[in-house]
Amino acid sequence: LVNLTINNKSISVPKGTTILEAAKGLNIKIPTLCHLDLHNIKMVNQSASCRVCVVEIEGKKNLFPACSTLVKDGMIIRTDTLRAIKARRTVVELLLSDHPQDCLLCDKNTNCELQSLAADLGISEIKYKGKTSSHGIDTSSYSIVKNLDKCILCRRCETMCSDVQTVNVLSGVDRGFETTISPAFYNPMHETSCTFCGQCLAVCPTAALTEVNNIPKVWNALSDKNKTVIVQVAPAVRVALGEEFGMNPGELVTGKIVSSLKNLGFDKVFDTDFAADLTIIEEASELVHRIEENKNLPILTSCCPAWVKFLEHQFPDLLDIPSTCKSPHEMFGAIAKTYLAKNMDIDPENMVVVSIMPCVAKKYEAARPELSNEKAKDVDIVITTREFAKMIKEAGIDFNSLEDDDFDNPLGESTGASVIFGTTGGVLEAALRTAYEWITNDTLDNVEFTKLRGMDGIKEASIKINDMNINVAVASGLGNARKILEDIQSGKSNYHAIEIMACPGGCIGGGGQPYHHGNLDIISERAKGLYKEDRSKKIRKSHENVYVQSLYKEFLGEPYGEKAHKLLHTHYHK
Ligand code: HC1
Ligand code: SF4
Repeated sequence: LVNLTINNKSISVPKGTTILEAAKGLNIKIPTLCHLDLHNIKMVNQSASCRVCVVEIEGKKNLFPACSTLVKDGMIIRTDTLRAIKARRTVVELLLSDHPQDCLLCDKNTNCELQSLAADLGISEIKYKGKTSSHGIDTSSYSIVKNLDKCILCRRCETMCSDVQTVNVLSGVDRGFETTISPAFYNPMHETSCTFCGQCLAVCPTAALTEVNNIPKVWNALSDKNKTVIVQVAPAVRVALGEEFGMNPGELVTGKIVSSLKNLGFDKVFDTDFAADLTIIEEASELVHRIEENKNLPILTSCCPAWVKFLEHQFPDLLDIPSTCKSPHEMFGAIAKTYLAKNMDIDPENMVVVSIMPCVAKKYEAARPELSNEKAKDVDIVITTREFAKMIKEAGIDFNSLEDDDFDNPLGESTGASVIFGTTGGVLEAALRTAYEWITNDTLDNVEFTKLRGMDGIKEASIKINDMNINVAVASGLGNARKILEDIQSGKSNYHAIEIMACPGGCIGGGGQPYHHGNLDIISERAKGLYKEDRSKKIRKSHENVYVQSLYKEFLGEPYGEKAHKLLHTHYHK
């Protein structure tokens, strides 16, 4: 152990600890900006480029960055001297000297780490005026807006994109005043192999990377008297939205979500969970079918559009193994524009389907041409959990005091299996609950496949079904997905089914969720919320959803049959 004092308090820490970590142990807060410690996935952005965390070490002339300086025995450190504070203020003043001053109009207003830091340091004027850099705005994609005039070169996005996701789209280019973060050759995002996972914008401290704002489109649809506006809410939204209104991560606000959507004026409020149950019927059928035929194994889940895009770009030789199922929210759209439109006696062209998703890739997914019929797209508009919170605030709804309400039917009923789709391992667990009963004709009493739970990036299990051992794996985060896929390519893999989600932790850690500022414990809390909702449901297996059963009886016919294929399945491109 190494013994040291920080601000006159003594502490002993293991060798290799940074001053920043040691200070945390004493509850001493040292401000940071470029630093990002994603301890759950063992990834640190430690470029030490911003120098906001400088501290004084007794006996040393210079100030030292706390995030990258390791402790030494006998060190006497002060984090709160006037010299350190002044240095931090100068650093932030210099960053502000090359930053647009449109905070009031900025997408990150009140959510910007640079803004908070400037406020904490009492900065009240732009001290250094002069030339500012200009890089232009990239609005080429359906998902992400890149405004590098707001970039402070912290490199957090690069760590996410290259080290965690292994996509390598964003990296530092050029030098000096021209330095910026960009795809190769300054290509627009839409033309790169970006998966639109949104993990870069989830960690961006400013508004250099944000989601495409679809809020105006939703308001326009709601105010158009000729349109019937239908909304669906993804599983992961219900355990995170509350954070935007001061609640704890993981707090379930399902009932309040329904009330707020009815207040906002949606004609019908439905649940993506219904479609997740429907997905399980199709995907478990496909799994059983492939196991029986012993071909195209392992089957890979296909509900995460960022992961699908990753596969299309990086592993084009494996395109015949993902499930052909559309993702639940796309299945929902396809059913809404056919079955529901007919039930409601409206022209599908006058129906607008809005999805509220934890994800920015869903915006891109909804625009994929194969996810539409001749007349209309399956899903018209996607907004994120954050955009939904903004709409509630814009409308002046007092979210915290809303009474709970229930989803409409027939597309609002769901089982516990569908709720856990929102967390890593949940889709596979839901599929196994159904596949097990279908293969064995027995009742599965303990529905919880605990080996598939938790925040580990890769999880494996072997499940005995009749006399077969079904080997399954779960990966979240594209870097982990890459490892699994490389094993398949090299013939090392012996899995039957694999679930992959692009974001660490699954959809609950999606790029459209309330900002977690690098604190991945928040994601674990959201997972607990989903498992709680699963436990609270009377029905916890997708094939027991009576509304899904009647959808097949009245409209779709056989699971995995012809009509189901036409409406609920898709294909992939190189
Ligand atoms: Fe997801 Fe899914 S779980 S992809 O993560 O399969 O976004 O929440 O809605 O479609 O159900 C996201 C979440 C979501 C779909 C479902
Ligand atoms: Fe990289 Fe994902 Fe950001 Fe695209 S969205 S640049 S893949 S981190």
